Amino acid sequence: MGPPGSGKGTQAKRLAERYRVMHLSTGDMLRAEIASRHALGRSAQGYMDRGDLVPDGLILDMIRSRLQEIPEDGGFILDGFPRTVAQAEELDGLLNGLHLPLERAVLIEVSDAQIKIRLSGRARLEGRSDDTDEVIDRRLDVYRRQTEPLIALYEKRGLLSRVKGEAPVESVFAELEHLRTE
Ligand code: B4P
Repeated sequence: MGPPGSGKGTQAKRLAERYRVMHLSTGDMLRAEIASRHALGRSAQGYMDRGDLVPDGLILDMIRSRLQEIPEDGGFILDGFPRTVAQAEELDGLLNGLHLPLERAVLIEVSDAQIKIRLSGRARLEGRSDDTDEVIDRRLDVYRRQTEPLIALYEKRGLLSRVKGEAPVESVFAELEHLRTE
């Protein structure tokens, strides 16, 4: 978890390579659905362009089948999911059904000022339609209202770890690797 642009995708990709586990990013899945012009992508695009979360029903339809692909003895990293309390509740049910435990929830902490600098940089590099100034403000607001409640939820379960996301990519990765051995 973490605000938009906190480095969830950047770090999840590296962790998945390092530990050879499945990387399941709902943001990447949505962008692939949009690129291939599938119905789900067409429904999701407007929400993403405005900086809103894609409705829970669409996200859950998409992730349900992907979770089934996790090998029985394999690990997995969820990136950008769950983002709402409803998604977290559904995830619990899905993982219980698959006998897969959730070992840890990681929160990558980054200030709003740093987020704005990073996302305008990404807009220049990748041309993502959801990285304009106005949409970034909306995404931060949506994060506060809809995703931040998950922090308390995972903290209460004793699963939450926090990492300082403003350090260079390598240092954040080192901190995450250190969590593995704790
Ligand atoms: P995501 O694709 O999840 O993307 P994100 O939150 O914007 O970024 P992330 O945190 O992964 O940042 P990144 O590593 O790229 O979501 C996009 C949209 O999809 C959402 O707004 C929503 O509409 C929809 N969506 C996705 N999942 C959903 C769900 N479960 N429910 C509903 N809707 C959903 O890093 C950002 C930039 O910072 C990069 O340019 C990177 O190079 C740089 N960077 C990263 N770490 C850095 C560091 N340590 N130092 C300096 N720069 C760094």
